[in-house]
Amino acid sequence: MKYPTFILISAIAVLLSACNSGQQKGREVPRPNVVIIYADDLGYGDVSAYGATEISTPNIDRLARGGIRFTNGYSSSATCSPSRYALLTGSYPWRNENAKILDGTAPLLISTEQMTLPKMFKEQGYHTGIVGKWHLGLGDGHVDWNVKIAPGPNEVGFEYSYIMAATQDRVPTVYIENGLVVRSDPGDPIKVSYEHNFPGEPTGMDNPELLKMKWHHGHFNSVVNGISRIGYMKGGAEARWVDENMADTFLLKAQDYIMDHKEKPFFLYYALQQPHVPRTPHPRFVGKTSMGPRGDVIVEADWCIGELISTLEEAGVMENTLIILSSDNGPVLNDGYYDDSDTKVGNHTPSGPLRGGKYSLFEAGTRIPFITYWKGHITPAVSDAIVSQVDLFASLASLAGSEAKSIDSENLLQVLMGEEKPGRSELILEATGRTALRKGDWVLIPPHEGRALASEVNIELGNAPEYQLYYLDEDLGEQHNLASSHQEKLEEMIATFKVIRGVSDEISGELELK
Ligand code: NG6
Ligand code: CA
Repeated sequence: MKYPTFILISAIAVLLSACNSGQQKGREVPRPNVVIIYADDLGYGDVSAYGATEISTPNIDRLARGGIRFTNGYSSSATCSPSRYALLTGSYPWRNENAKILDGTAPLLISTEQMTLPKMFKEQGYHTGIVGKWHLGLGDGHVDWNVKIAPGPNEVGFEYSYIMAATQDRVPTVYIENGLVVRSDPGDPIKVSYEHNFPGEPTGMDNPELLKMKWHHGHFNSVVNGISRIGYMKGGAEARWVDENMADTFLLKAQDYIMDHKEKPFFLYYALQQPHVPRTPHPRFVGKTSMGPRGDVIVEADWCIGELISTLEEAGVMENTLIILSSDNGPVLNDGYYDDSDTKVGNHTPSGPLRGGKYSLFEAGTRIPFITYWKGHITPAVSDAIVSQVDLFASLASLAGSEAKSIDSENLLQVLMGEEKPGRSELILEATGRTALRKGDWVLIPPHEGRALASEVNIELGNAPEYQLYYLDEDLGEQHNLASSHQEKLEEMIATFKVIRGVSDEISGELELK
């Protein structure tokens, strides 16, 4: 071979291998940015792309129309912290007994030794960022909010973080950027407790005159911005958030993140706070629906998503960005404040055709909107493959060219890309510590102690003293328990459940409502 030809072939080989680095073996796709857009308590039926007629979500619909809209997409739990734990670790939440709804002072739920989704991306040369709701605990459980708070998101793989610690209804009501409370003031130190109030501080219980939104159940501790919260807080007057500005605050940080990192692959976890309580739309969105604040904040969230998409376009990375949109758990109307969510719901059905909602083992607890979108790379389709957020770890590892694995996470990359049909064959569903099995078109809910209906939130929890067996293909609304008429199927389901879950029956799971 002549010398110049050899150089040319070597150069091509080097170029090809450079192009291939980070790809899944055998796949001819470039390595895209990944943006996970994660709503809080957004139900299967809350989005017009999923059949809502009383509310319009054009920006989510645009992703759904241009990508894969999964009709059997699941969060890993019917509540927040456990779902987020599974999303970031690829491990079922029931494997970790601490993976339940966390207070704002809870210690970090993820071990800093553990492999995580952002760590995996970081190892593959991505820049990694989180903007929005964290709710996975911080520090060791004895956090001083006036100095650097660690470990937290930055210690489990995120190189940039701008978060709220827990939920919008829990103290501390401050933003935390890379471990530091934003606008903190040493002269007005922040103290937080979930056990006792601080002398002289008003509460929702004792000072109803200070409230612009009244609490219905729980939510009667410290008052911030005219809204009483779960937990007590003192100090940090300048640092306290204004709920009505939260959507804009997180959006701007997410947009800045994209603009700052558009030159190299990035992973952005954009965790919106809507439509979780307290529902506080910016005045621009008040009255956009006839449903009161809950409807209005869904429209607000949809607008945020549209703005984020525009930023990706402006950054010139739209064709090189995989967007995954989902929700951490199913919907709830009255979740503790008088905000008209139940009185003004009208014909809107947040759970769509599904039974239950947030906190429930019935389908609407965990079956949520789940959309993948990648302009020019994903051919639009509707998929009925079973996919779970716990699978994003292995699937995205495969996309990024990583060998990282996690115990419960299946590599469903080709399903998420719309290239293959069958998704998972089975999946464990979880709600407030209780578990159930989805296998094919069947659902098994083992006997659970505890009340059938959470009257505070008016949601059926899925508890019954006997086995429940539903055939979703003919009974999507889980109305007909086939356990006694389909003995063989029941036995098969129980056997599968035992193998994966390691137990036959359950542990009662009392709902963690305060
Ligand atoms: C419950 C809260 C509820 C909500 C939930 C967590 C009461 C009565 N209820 O304990 O309002 O904050 O926790 O929601 O306090 S989640 O989506 O973050 O899991
Ligand atoms: Ca939630």
